[in-house]
Amino acid sequence: MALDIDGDQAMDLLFQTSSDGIQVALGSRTSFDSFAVKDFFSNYVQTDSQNSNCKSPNTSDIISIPNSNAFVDLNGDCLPDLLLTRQTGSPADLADATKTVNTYYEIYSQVMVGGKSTYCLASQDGQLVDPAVTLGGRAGSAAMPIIEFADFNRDGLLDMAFATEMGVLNILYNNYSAPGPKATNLCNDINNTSDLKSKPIFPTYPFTVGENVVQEGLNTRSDKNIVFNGIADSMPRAGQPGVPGRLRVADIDQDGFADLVMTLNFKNDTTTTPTTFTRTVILLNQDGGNGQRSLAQVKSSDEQSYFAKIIQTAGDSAELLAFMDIDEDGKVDFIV
Ligand SMILES: [Ca+2]
Ligand SMILES: [Ca+2]
Ligand SMILES: [Ca+2]
Ligand SMILES: [Ca+2]
Repeated sequence: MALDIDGDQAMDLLFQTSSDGIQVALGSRTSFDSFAVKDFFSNYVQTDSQNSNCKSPNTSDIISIPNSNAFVDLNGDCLPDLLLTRQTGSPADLADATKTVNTYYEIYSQVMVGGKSTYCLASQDGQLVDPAVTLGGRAGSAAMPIIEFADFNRDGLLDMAFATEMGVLNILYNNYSAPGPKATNLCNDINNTSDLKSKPIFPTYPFTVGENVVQEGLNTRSDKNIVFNGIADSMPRAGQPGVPGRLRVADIDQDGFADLVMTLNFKNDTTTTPTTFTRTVILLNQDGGNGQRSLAQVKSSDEQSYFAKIIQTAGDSAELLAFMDIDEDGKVDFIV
């Protein structure tokens, strides 16, 4: 992933090697082709003996495939933090389908120490799904969902959204509250790590709906012969898997609240040779009363609606639905 890990305004790369674990390649502000490679954990991550508020990282697990990552501020101190998804096991374990592979997310909160960017492991072994519940693949090793971030409840802190393999959309609201600016500093709580150990940034698994968790089932079909078959891969080709499907976030109705779109796979089991088709789902982020937000799924039967027309256009063979303001009029457009 690309990020400025040391805060010198030159982009750096964080990557996994087969022999040396997670490394960073530091970019230079004066040269485009020279990178200094350093070990991520020993150079940038505080140990719990250096700062007792930080958890001790597992340095041997690898970055997960598929992978989610983000370099965004998750605890409201204005410094971007690092989210990585990782998985247990050596490359040999991964090649052995009888081995269990566990995936998890981690959040490394950026902390300035003596003017240097360091990272304090705040969330460790973060689970998002039951590892035993998988649609396919190896038993007991559910894949880590692709994670997206947006401030869905507009309280100033980024929230996490993901859809499970089984077709449940989840939004986890950030448990922190924005500290707000001081008279002398827009970033109030910089360098404070005291909350990191005791207060999880996001709700912890198993999730309880209502406790900063919103869930929406996407997998239900009235026809019992139609079975949900996961989030559709993007751009698959004959004999080749596509890019893992992901949900997409944009404020498509321009009310200031982030909305969600994704494309799902279904299988029709009524014939001897089951056929697959896709359905595109649009979820509008709406007022749920009592200060809560709720998600309203656009119905394709609502012929008057612009969004219903998008769903009708996507039909049953869409591979990908994405956004872009293609005519630059300030309104988000859809690409199917
Ligand atoms: Ca840098
Ligand atoms: Ca931060
Ligand atoms: Ca929020
Ligand atoms: Ca919206």
